[in-house]
Amino acid sequence: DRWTAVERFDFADITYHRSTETGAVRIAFDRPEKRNAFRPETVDELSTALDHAKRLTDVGCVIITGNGPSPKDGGWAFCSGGDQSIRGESGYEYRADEDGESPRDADTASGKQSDPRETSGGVADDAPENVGRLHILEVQRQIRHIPKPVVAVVPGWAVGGGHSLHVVCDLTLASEEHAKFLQTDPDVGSFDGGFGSAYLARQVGQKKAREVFFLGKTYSGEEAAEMGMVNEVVPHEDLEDTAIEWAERMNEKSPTAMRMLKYAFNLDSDGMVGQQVFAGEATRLAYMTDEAQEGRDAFNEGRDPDFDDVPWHY
Ligand code: 2NE
Repeated sequence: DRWTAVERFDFADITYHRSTETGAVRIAFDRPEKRNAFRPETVDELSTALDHAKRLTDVGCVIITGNGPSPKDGGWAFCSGGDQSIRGESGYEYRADEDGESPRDADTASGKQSDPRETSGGVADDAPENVGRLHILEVQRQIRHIPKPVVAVVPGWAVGGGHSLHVVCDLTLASEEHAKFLQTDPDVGSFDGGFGSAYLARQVGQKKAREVFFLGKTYSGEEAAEMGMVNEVVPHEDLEDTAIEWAERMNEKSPTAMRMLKYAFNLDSDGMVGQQVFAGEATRLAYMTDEAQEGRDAFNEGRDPDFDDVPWHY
């Protein structure tokens, strides 16, 4: 029907689909019984899917969402942040929670490698230590730098690190009935001092952003839209139709213009890294000119470059 599974991956904590209607992919947290909390394995899978989506040159939109409802109680979630049951002393650890096995166990049995610390037969001497991870922050940077719009489709709770993830996405679409936005970071002794708070403040203003973290209130989709951190609220049953409509609209536009715009929007909050990313795209555009190709050809042919016919544009 609307989505086809991307079969090359055997993910346990997320699902990953391509749209059959337009150039879009759907990456969904798939731990609904835990309100889609992420563990390191989830983050690894998310990162792999995003990297794959980045390379799909016929895909102009990435949708990140949460599967549901929970088989336990019918609750919906986008993502409830880091899984507190596997939080160790310095971060989130690769280990089974009390309810089940880690995807690593199944991977080891099948010989597949999803844990970068493992080689077949166990953890190699030179494998990285199983220290606590906070690499959801690396995924935030992937979302920020992927050269196409990322849409957070929020069907339920967006909490803690899950709240920060929707903040970092380019657009947010929320369920009228079920979306709820909440920051619990300081309740569990955590704090996203990067995009989750500082970039949120650019979206909703300093007072509101401080309220989100300091008072820890729960906001509906409508309230979040009024604040400026949600673009649109639609009936729950219309979420995917609307997300696909948005993807179709964006796919009709010039890929180069969309990429440059995303990086231009990022620039003033990304500092020198923002400049570097934007400049990289400027370099790509320059490479496509006769002028740059003359420079390349002259070097390869062992002659001086001839730029005589190139105007000094003004
Ligand atoms: C999400 C929320 C508000 C939902 O409340 P409710 O009442 O709708 O559901 P309930 O019963 O709390 O949760 C349902 C099941 O999901 C588990 C719960 O333990 C419960 O399990 P059972 O009792 O059915 O076995 N669950 C929910 N969220 C979980 C989580 N994050 N980790 C592990 N299990 C979770 C409510 O559940 C809630 O407040 N959750 C905690 C939100 C939270 O504090 N997240 C971490 C913030 S820190 C962070 O994400 C972070 C960061 O800030 C920086 C870097 C990396 C991570």
